[in-house]
Amino acid sequence: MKIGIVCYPTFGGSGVIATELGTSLSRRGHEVHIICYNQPARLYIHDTDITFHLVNVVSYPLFEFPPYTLALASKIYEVIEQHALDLVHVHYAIPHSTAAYLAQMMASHHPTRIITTLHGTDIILVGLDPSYRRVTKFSIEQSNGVTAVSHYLADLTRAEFQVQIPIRVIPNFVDLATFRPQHNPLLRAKYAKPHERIIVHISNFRPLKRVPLLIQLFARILEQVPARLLLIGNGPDYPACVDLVRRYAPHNQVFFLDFVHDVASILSIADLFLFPSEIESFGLAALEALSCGVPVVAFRVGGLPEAIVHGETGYLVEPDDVEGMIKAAVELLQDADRRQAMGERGRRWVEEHFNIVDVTRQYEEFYRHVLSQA
Ligand code: GMT
Repeated sequence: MKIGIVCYPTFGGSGVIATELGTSLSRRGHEVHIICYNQPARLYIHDTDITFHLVNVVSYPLFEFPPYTLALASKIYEVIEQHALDLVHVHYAIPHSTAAYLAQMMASHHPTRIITTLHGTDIILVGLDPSYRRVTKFSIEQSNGVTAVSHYLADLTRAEFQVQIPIRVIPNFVDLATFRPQHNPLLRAKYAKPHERIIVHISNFRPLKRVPLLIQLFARILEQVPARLLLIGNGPDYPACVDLVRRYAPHNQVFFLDFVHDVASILSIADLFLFPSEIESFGLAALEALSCGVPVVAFRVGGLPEAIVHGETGYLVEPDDVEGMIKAAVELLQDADRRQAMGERGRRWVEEHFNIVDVTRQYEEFYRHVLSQA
């Protein structure tokens, strides 16, 4: 198939899933075109046959806000025209499905189909805002096929938008060869002494990730277990977090690693992945940790129960039960056998349900289904 993929280029989950799906589809012989305003963080262009198309957003003094949706629609149209795409798969509804719909209308002499994958904040936060609600519902319904990354997100979209189009659930996935348990004593020694446990967290430091709360949790955990905290990512709450570390935790116990390319190596030296998000449609970062054999402690919110099996691959604590989260983390950090057993079960769980090859096949099957409806 000739497939266009539209996504955000950042380290965020939707961009990661879109890029890795594109890479996997390309390796399986499909012609893949990625359309984006920057080269996606996880796109290693020289390792694949993927063609990357840059969206050039032209500004003009009159525009307080450059019209990105129009530039994207023009680029999608251009790629459809030049490469006769069978389908355009957009990741994240806003504004990608609207731009794709426009491009499809402009290229109406081509039978190109549009598929939208809903990732989370495009529905939970942004899409439900009155400023975007109607256009989001409209654009989702104009797509020829819609998928969501969890049952939670599919149900929420049906309930909140009353969309008429069926929504297929295709979960997030992990490349098992990259995200795998590794023995890396040198790297471990760089961050912690032998008697200290390592807690890792990865996020974009947006308020819903609750990284400031995480730092306060860590300070409490430190009262019971010698530990270090490794924070990967950056974002709006970053300065507040630096300040909190200064106030609550000995600064040499917390490492801000910012943007790390080799996330899997850091995950593989972790004893625990701590994920106190207020909401997650799925929680790709947690899945990557499980794939590396690291148990996860999170709140029981959104789609996280679809990624983490409570008591088996980690612990799901009732929302806002801060004391419960500290207790679960401390128990795990103090019990090496339990950590090991949970880590092994987590890896098996990912192998069985979320491996990239199986999930790519689910997308291929869905593409064929949508194309057959044309
Ligand atoms: O979590 C974010 O803020 C980033 C966001 C994105 O669109 O990149 O992540 C969303 O999509 C991921 C991939 O499907 C999911 O694993 C995340 O759970 C989801 N984030 C939220 O729902 C908050």
